[in-house]
Amino acid sequence: MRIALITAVAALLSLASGAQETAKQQPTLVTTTFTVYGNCGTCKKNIERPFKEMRGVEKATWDKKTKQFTITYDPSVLTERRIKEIIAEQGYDTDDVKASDEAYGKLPKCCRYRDGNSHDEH
Ligand SMILES: [Cu+2]
Repeated sequence: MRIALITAVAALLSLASGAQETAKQQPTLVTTTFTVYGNCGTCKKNIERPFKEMRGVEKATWDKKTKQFTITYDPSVLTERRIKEIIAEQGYDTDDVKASDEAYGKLPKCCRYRDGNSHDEH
C-alpha cells in the first residue's frame, strides 16, 4: 500500500517535470502577417535580414508582390510593435510604424517605395 502510494507520487512528479521541460523546449510561437512597403529583391533582403539569426524568431519572410511580411516568433521575446520598429530602422514603413527620413534616405534608389516609381522593373 505504502509502496504503491510512493510510486504514484513519484510518477506524478516525473510527469510534472516532464511537462515543464517540454514547455521550455517549445515556446508557444505566434505567426503574424502585416504589410511592409517596399519594391524589390533588395528590399526583401533588407527587411528579412535583421530577423535571420534573431533569438525568438523562427521564420520571417516578405513577399515583394503582395507586400506582406509574415513572421513566426516567440511572444515572450519580441512584440509585434518591436518587430515593426526593427523594420522601420531598416528604412521601411508599416501601416503603424514609419521609417525615419534618415533611415529611408539610406535606401538605394530602387528601393524608394515612397517615390512611386517602384515595382518590378529590375
Ligand atoms: Cu528595394
